[in-house]
Amino acid sequence: SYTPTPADKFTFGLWTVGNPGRDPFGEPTRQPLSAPSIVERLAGLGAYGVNLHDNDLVPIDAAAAERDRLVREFKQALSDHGLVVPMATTNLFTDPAFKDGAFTSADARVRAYALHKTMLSMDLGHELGAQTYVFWGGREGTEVDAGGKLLDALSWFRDSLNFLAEYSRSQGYNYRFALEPKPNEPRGDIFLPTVGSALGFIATLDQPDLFGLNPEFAHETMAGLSFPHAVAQVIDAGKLFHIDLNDQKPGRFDQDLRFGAENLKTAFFLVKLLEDTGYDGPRHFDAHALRTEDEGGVWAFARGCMRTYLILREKARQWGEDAEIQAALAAYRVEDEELQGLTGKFSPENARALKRRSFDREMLGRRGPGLEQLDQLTVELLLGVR
Ligand code: GCO
Ligand code: MN
Ligand code: MN
Ligand code: MN
Repeated sequence: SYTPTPADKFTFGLWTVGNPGRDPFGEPTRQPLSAPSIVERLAGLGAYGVNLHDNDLVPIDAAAAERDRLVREFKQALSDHGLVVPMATTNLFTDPAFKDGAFTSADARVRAYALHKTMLSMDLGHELGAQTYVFWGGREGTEVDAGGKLLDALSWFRDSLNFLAEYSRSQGYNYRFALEPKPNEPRGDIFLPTVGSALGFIATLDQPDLFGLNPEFAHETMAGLSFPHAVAQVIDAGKLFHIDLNDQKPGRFDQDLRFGAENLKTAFFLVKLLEDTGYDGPRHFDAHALRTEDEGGVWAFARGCMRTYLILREKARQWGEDAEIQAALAAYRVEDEELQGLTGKFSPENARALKRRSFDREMLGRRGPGLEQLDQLTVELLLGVR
């Protein structure tokens, strides 16, 4: 049936289905949708939650009374339709004040304003029940490095994250923070461009346990990297706090395509990885309908993201139960108990025994592991002929 329910934990951002189709060359092609109407439609489609930037809900120049009204109406819609807000984040990229960075601006006044704005946005997120707070540093980067701030930027960024982690604790918010790396766009080069960079940076923070990753399919793909490989490393580090699902052609501008629209096989192995490892956080679709579409296309897009995920989840289950695939997999992975005993842990005896041992190097080089057949079986399963 592939009809989602809240138990599947699918989420969208107000900015995703609400995207009016503006691009650098053209005006919006769709009318804006109000936050309560988005909540109603998403709930009708079986989503679990909706995420937001502060300014997706409250305009940056809203007066206090207007803010309160917008928040009240949004909360009413959430409770009427049973949707939650698992994640919140700050818009630190649209306003011209952030044109040369927020936490990494060379202007101390901008850095302070970024902290001010983020604290207020964390207050809003907490009020809405969010438990994960995302940092996507879209403007944190450069086009030219003549400003000489590369090392300063990292320490400004670190100081800001440390400050905000303490703020969260002092307020009793107890957020988990998720860094979202992206290689470029809107900046020529964004700081902490990949999953690996963010993981390395987290280790330098005051409270590394509070920080994890929000990896995005399109972002690693833009960098020419494998998203499943990146996510595996995040899982291995115990840092998969959130995930942004979409699709992307490599070597292009940031496309935010519908999940599974482009790299179906990669999407399959990603879903399999998430399901096999028991990831139980939200599956967030950070994508939007094509600019060509009207509002009907927006809801077809949202339904499509969730359906494709569910279809791939079912395919992953079939893959795990397919006798021929499992036999090919077992043949691929050669185990040897005796060698495992020698190599699993260093001891002087193990080292000596390993050094004395002789290996049939030529046989090892001759062996074909059967990956062509295993991959073809996978393709045929995905194409629906198994
Ligand atoms: C992008 C990013 C953003 C962030 C969002 C939440 O490419 O524009 O993916 O959509 O995910 O700002 O932090
Ligand atoms: Mn993105
Ligand atoms: Mn994007
Ligand atoms: Mn994203």
